[in-house]
Amino acid sequence: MHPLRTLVIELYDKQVIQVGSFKLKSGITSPIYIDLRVTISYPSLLRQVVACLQDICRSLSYDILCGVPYTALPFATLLSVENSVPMVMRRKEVKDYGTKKAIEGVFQPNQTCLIIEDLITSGSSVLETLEPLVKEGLVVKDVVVLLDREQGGKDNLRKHNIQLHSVLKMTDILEILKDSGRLSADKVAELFEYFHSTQVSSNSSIPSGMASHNLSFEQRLSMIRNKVGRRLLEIVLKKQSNLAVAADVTTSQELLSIASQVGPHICVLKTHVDIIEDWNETVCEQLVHLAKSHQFLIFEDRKFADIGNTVELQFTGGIFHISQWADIVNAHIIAGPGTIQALRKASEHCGILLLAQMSSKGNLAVEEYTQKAIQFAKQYEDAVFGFISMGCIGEPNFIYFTPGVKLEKGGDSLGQQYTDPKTVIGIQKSDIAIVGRGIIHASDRKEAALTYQKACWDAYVQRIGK
Ligand code: 5BU
Repeated sequence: MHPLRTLVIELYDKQVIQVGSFKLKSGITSPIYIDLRVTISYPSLLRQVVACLQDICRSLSYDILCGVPYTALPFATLLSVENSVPMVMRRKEVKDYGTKKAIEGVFQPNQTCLIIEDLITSGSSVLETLEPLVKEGLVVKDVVVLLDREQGGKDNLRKHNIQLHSVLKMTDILEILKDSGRLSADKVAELFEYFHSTQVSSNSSIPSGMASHNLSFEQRLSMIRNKVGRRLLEIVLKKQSNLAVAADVTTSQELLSIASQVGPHICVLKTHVDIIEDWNETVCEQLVHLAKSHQFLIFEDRKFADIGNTVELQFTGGIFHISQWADIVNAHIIAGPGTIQALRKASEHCGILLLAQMSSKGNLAVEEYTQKAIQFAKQYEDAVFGFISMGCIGEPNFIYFTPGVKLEKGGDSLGQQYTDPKTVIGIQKSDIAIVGRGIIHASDRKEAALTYQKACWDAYVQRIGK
């Protein structure tokens, strides 16, 4: 029998691969569960795994090996011994300790390091290992993985100029399990459908430059340069809420009523002031008063996009005088840094978010654009404290806001695409979930806000492993 076929059947028979209904760490339910940690309990199985990895490693050139902790560590160790190639280890702990190194072992800058991983989904664990290796001056070109779930990992690594080599792909496994009679054709068709529908799309996948941090809001507080950003994190921590509500209603009465209903459960109220038909100064004062008493920030989703001079006028003047009451505004980067400079010049009390990605179908904020937004944010870090993005796309000193969040996935008829809170906060590692119609259209908005507050906070707590 072909060695890969033997391997898959053995992985299934030893219950490394299980089919059923499993709640993953991320909170998502999956019909298949793969726990490669089990392989260390079966030396002959472990030997087969390593032999298959070895077949790929043979064709690559490298000076040093590094396994992604923890499951791939024994694989890397055995490969290291087998090939007499030295190994290094990445520490998994967050780097808040004094002198301890991020990478253990002896190595020289510019040596080529081959990463070994057991299973890859989006590629985020590999990127977490990649970052400290690269920081230490090692060169990483290839990753060898036992199993590719084919859910975006290969593309994400390619964006970092890293090539993924896999022993097995999910499709191979399902075919082998079907052919060997372990799974019925119907079951395999159902699993194919699941993997097809849960593909990490290029929009919702974590783009290159994706952060590998897993820091808590407490740890990040002192890293945020802008004071509105810091104030936001203080509110988030105090209220245990990383929920922002998009109050997309057209009358001031409804806006104020939403603010008082959801106020206790949110960290941010997002407005589109230009859709309120009876906006006036008194409404503005009442809204600011509610924000103070319930402790939330007001985010005017104005999406400034013009040349600096016009933006300054739009921000400070007109009938809305946004700069006088908004704590947060956002801006497109299409017109260049002048937009940011104008906002920064006009108000030092207002923090800026840059649009790095959007939630709507077919939007043009793709990879290169996202990277430009990150570049601008770094340049104006005193004023820009975060992004509108589909997840974490950068470093922990920025805050990531994601719109298009709803407990029920799907979309609307005009291109909005929804992702659920667990995916947005837990998997895509965003910080603040923006929920509009999921709450605004609920029969009991207060109760809906509480439900979303809990869902978003639980996803955050799970993510940082508290
Ligand atoms: P919804 O009702 O949850 O679909 O409302 C989403 C809100 O977020 C709405 O106010 C939009 O204007 C806003 N939004 C968005 O949906 N997608 C984006 O990419 C950006 C803003 Br930027």
